[in-house]
Amino acid sequence: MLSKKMEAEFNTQINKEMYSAYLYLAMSTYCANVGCCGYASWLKVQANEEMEHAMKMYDYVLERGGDVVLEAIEKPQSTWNNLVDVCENVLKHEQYVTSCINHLMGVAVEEKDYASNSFLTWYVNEQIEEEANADELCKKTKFAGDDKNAILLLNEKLAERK
Ligand code: OFO
Repeated sequence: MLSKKMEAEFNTQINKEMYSAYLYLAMSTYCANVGCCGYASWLKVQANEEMEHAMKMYDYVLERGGDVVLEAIEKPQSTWNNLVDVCENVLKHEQYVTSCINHLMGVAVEEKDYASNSFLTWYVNEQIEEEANADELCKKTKFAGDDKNAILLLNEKLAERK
């Protein structure tokens, strides 16, 4: 059985994962509107992954006898300055999520909740990948700079993400 404290922390994180999906979907819309369909597609896949992160946590809370309380999801921003701005914000957001997961893991350790500790290890590892992917996207986009051909190639490559 989950403690009330862990239950509240998991509920907060479920909301944050759903917000992440919202944010990436908003970024995807922006990219589609500026004609970068590959970036849009990459971000849409990312948004779907965030919903999976939320649902994995949702299932876990119920499995442990806890309650899921769905709160309102904050409205994400809808416009960015350019592709680099989008990518930098993906990275910044993932770094923020890593700090949230670390906080959650910290509470599980404090509470001696070994099952949650084990469950959250997946998220700790996932965040390594999340940050690395965002960092790579950022670096490549910055490297391409104003070179339209390079952006087009990158755009095509990003469209391959399933
Ligand atoms: Fe859920 O990992 Fe990204 O935000």
